[in-house]
Amino acid sequence: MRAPRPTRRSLIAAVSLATLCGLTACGGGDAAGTATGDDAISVGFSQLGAESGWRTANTESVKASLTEAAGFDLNFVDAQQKQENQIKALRDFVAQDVDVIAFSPVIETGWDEVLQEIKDAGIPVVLVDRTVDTTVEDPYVTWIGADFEQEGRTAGEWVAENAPDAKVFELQGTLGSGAQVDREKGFDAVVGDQVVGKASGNFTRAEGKTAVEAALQTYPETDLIFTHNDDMGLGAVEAIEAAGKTPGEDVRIVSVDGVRDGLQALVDKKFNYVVECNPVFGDQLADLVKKVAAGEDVPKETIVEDEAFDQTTTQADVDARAY
Ligand code: GYE
Repeated sequence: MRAPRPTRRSLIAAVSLATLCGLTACGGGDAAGTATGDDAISVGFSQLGAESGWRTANTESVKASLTEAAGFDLNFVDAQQKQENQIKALRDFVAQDVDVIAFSPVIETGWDEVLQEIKDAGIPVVLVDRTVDTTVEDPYVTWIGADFEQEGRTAGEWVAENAPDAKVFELQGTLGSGAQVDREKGFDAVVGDQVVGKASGNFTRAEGKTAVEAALQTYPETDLIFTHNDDMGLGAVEAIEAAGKTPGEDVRIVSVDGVRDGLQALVDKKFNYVVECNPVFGDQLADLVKKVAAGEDVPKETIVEDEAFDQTTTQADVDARAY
């Protein structure tokens, strides 16, 4: 664990400022005390993409909490759902010798080499949202995210209770991502025998729509869709309506996330049940990053609390939703 220290990077910043002031004879302002000041914590954050409403809300929350005013020097990079972009960003953070690296891995595997490089550089990792599957020992200091398996189980329990005879098509998230693997595990553990078919919609609305168009042909008996996120569920609504059926009735929809558009679909009776996955944990993340940078003890995992919503959700609930 690294001790708190003026980073090499901030020292360089201070030196260049001094050089600049020498050249331009600037007055003794407070420039050195702001963003790249001696005590700012430099954080490289590799976000996996901007594929969903959840992700947009999560990005906003992270940026709103890891601010200059709160003592951070944040380098935020969006990987556009490509692992190679994330690996490049992580290597850049190592080259920049940031104090802490935070990242949300698009899939679970394929990180061994870069995680080893980060470890060799002595930079602590805070894992955000999704999980990794790696041979590197102690690859991260702490992880913050939701209990995806429990989310899948909660969705499965609703189906077991409210639609025990339904023929379920499972609309999977990005294959190999922690969110897909664990939601599927939890759901299938409860009602796996009701699942007639599965395909991935990569967590996006457009791909969700395409996957459901195909599913309605391949598995015409489908009368319930379990979608791993709201965006794909909204794509499913479009596909079901285009096929002349009524979402929420002919084909019921059980979803995960609970972004405003998802809850609106509940109010409009197009979704039947939504398990929440709360993306607004920027403040908790900021707190963890501070402690990690200071070498303080942190819990190995922080589980973000979720609830669930059914069709009793009101328009007022939707309007009050922050994301
Ligand atoms: O459910 C989905 C997003 O990893 C929890 O990723 C996240 C998931 C979220 O694309 O909307």
